[in-house]
Amino acid sequence: MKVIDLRSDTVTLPTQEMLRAMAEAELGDDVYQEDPTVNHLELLSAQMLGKEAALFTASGTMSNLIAVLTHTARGEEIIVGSEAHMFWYEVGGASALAGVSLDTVPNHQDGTIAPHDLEQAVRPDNIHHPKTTLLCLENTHNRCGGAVLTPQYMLGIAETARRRGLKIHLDGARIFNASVALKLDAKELAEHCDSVCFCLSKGLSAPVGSLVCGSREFITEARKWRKMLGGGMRQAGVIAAAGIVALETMISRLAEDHATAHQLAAGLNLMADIKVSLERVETNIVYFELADKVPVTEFIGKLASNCVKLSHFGGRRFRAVTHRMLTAADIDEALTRIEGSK
Ligand code: TLP
Repeated sequence: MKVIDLRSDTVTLPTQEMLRAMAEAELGDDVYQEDPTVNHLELLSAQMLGKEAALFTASGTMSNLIAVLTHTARGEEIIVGSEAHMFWYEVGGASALAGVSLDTVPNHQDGTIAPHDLEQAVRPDNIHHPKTTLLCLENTHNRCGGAVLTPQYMLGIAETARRRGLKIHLDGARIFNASVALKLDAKELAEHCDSVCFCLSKGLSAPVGSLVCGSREFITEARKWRKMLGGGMRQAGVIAAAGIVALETMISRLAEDHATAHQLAAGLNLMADIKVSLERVETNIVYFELADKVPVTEFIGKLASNCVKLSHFGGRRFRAVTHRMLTAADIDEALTRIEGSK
């Protein structure tokens, strides 16, 4: 039986074209900034995100951490959404390694935070307070069901942040899903941010890597932090080559993942004992909840024997992420198997 893996779009394998590019990549020592393939990927990324420069890192987690290290000083405070990946799933790295405290403001279901809540969270100047210096946003928003933040929202929240003297970092791990859903350029979503990172190894299907983009000055400093974290990767062109193919060939096809996510959500919506908010499915992420009468542990066990992999997000909440390795027929098959696992 074919395993249908809906845990994440991170499970996507590189395409043949990526593997060929990796084998043929022109290489050098990237710590000396002499790897032409990495240099090309960084330039391309900066251009696509509308920033002066970019830095290739090992992962989205590393990019976010480097952004915090570069924008802040120890003892400062940063503001993140209550559902932010940086708060939930990055091992507390911003606190442990950058030495900042995190203040969470409520994320609405659509991934936004309210300008009013942001205002409230910024610390007034007072001897007892840490200084608030950075706002971190997320687009698409993972725990908010792949929700998309629009350029209008970004402009408004950026105005509030600027007025209060904050820098802005955007965790754009899936920013191209947002740009495809909104049918606009990713740079329009990053315009009001000082830095933005995105991942190559999610829906774009490259095996490894993330880019953090910003001003030339920011990236020069970020490069030093990356070295300190042990992220100076020498002949990294081997993996950067796949990233170039990802950016050149894999963005527009993300629309297919959005279509299969809708297909999945529509199918789940027809099932008894499963609750899914169809209208909340904007990109490739689908969350659903199991009714009280279905025992969660049994459901998980049956899914495993039916060869369907989902992420369990605690309680009765599950996440399914669609991606390049799953066709519309696979989604139909997944729906049959999920129905049979209740
Ligand atoms: N998210 C992973 C898991 O960590 C949950 C996933 O499967 O979705 N920002 C956002 C918004 C992310 O969703 C992720 C990965 C990251 C950052 C971190 O990227 P990596 O895994 O490359 O460190």
